[in-house]
Amino acid sequence: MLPDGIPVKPVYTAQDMEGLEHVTQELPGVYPYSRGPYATMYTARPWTIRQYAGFSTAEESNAFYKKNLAAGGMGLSVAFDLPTHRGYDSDHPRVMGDVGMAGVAIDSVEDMKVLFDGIPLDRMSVSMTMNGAVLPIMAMFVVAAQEQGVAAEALTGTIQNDILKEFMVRNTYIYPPRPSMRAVGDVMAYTAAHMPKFHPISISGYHMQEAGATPAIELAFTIADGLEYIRCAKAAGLEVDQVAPRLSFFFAVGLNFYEEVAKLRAARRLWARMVKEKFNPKKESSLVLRTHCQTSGYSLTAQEPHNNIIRTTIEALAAALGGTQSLHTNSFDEALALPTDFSARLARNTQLILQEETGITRVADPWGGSFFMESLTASLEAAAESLLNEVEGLGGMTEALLAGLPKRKIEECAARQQARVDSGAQVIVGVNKFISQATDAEAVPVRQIDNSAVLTAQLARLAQVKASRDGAAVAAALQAVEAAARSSERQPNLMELAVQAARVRCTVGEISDALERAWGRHAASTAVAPGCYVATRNAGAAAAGLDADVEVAEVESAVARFEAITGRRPRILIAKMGQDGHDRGARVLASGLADLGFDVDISPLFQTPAEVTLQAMDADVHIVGISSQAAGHRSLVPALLQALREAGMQHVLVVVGGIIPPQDHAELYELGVAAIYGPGTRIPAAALDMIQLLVGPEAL
Ligand code: DCA
Repeated sequence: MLPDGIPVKPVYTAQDMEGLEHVTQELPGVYPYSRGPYATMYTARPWTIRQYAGFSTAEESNAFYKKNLAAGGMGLSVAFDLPTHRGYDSDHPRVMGDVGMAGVAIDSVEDMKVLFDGIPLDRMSVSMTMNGAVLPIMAMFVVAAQEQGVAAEALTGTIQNDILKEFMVRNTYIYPPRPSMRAVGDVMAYTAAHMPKFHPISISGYHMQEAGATPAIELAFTIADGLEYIRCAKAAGLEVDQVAPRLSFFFAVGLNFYEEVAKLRAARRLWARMVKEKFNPKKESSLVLRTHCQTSGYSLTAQEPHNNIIRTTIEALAAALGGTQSLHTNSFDEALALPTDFSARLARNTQLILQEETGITRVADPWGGSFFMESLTASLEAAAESLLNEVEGLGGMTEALLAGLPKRKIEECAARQQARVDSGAQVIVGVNKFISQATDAEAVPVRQIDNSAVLTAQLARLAQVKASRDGAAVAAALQAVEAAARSSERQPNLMELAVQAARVRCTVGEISDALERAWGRHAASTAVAPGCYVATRNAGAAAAGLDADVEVAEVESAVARFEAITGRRPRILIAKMGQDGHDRGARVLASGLADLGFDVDISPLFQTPAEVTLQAMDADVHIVGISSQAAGHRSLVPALLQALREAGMQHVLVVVGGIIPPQDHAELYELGVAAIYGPGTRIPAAALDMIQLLVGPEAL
């Protein structure tokens, strides 16, 4: 049985093709495109090797791109740092720990010009992962290109611009959903008018799967998002045929090999059918789903990290056999830290070897007509369509989001999956089975970023830009952006105004602030999905003929003992600091611990150490658990320990989880961190450990 509830039989025969006879007649490049968007597929042109990367400063990233292109990369894919995503300049007091940590810091056109220096933007397709601050970043890209002598019309590439999934899972939104959709629509209208070769959106299921969604849920919500974006484009004044041919998609490819291949086949079919039914376009190209894929970050383990090379290779093969147009392969050390040059090279070479040495590019859709694959494709399509109809029934994805449906479904899946991994029902080699005593992880050299040097460089360039620009022109441009954002007429187009603002050297932060004055900043709900973790554990135990899960019972009795000793249950504040919005770990831990009997508070995202300290005081917690995935721990955890001490809260146990390179552990322990729970930590084990740290092992 697949996690989506689709049964898998030991053998498939012609009987499994009943009702599917028509698919045996299908050709690649022909409606409904199950077999691929192009007739010749990789026989004419292999998928694009597009490695997502961005490092600290624009100079460093530029050097990396040039090296990567010289070594076989075929397109650029820019990762921005978290402050840029959230619309803050590098000098904003909330973001000091995040500048240049998980991508490149961009404050103005000057940074953008350095980023693409010497890269021919009229010939090189550029993908930019940007959602929240899409208006200033797209505008700066356009202006930087123009100032290099390349007109907007000549630009090729993709901007992610998929805000809906940010509200579900990834959390790099800035404004509330409805005005955010207006920004999406204005970008689409701008590119339709001025950048015909550019993809104005990359409709992304990737982050849904990373946050816990099964392939069918990822598929359903991604297609639902796509339909919503066509409606959004229509609201911005476009016809379906002006926008649909340039929509692009982005899926995760995990280790569930057959299901991932089937997902890409089903995605193309479902999309083609839905767009035809709902919008009746005239152009055939409006029906074709073209996609980028990325191997799964979630599937990478910190234990025995070299195993990740094997995992990534298998996932990359599934993406290729599913017919992706473009692919990023993750580096093996990403469960430990941001990738090094060495691990990034291996990741890229994985794709080169698949393309050049294996012969898999010689045949379009080798799965066509397979009893099993065709039946699985149809089952997945049906499962996804039924959930898609649920979303459409609520009035489309924006309304479904406001009703909390997608976030809830994904979080429930994540809690169930954690329970399966913790109980061993889902095997992860080296983590919950075949555990090795080898210390490979400690021997892997990881990338360390000196955030202070990046920050100094960014602040200097920002000050220089601000000192040399025309203040009146800046004020007028920002005023125009704010006024247009406030107007209900949707005129003028916000991208047009953002381009004017970028040209006179308004910064990312200033343009974002102008929009925020009109639209406000979005704050997400902190509620978590209750009940799924323990229910899944107990269901697993029942299937094995046991009354209850032994480990769960052990933690519940430790919690009861703790309560008998201290008068209340262990209380933990699980907090996210800085601009890191990756909250799967935090939210799964919160729902697991709550199920096990802890009192759990969860902080809003994007907190400062002082804000976490205040919330810890208010809730009078025993433990503060910090979840960090984007390298901010090096500055933010010491600042939190200091703030807690200053508030007289040094008795509070501070534990840290997420991606913490082994090299940083000793320093964190020395500073006073009580425990570090890396990827692969089982929730009951962490729960028992924390209780023991609070009352001593002898008390239990
Ligand atoms: N037969 C005929 N034409 C082909 C074939 C073929 N077998 N294969 C590719 N082509 C053409 C395409 O039609 C396209 O031409 P066009 O731009 O004039 O339409 C060109 O070759 C490039 O191929 P394509 O499949 O569009 O691949 P990419 O340029 O790499 O675009 C896409 C892939 C998913 C559409 C894009 O949005 C993308 O690159 N996304 C990446 C997003 C990203 O990096 N995200 C990071 C998280």
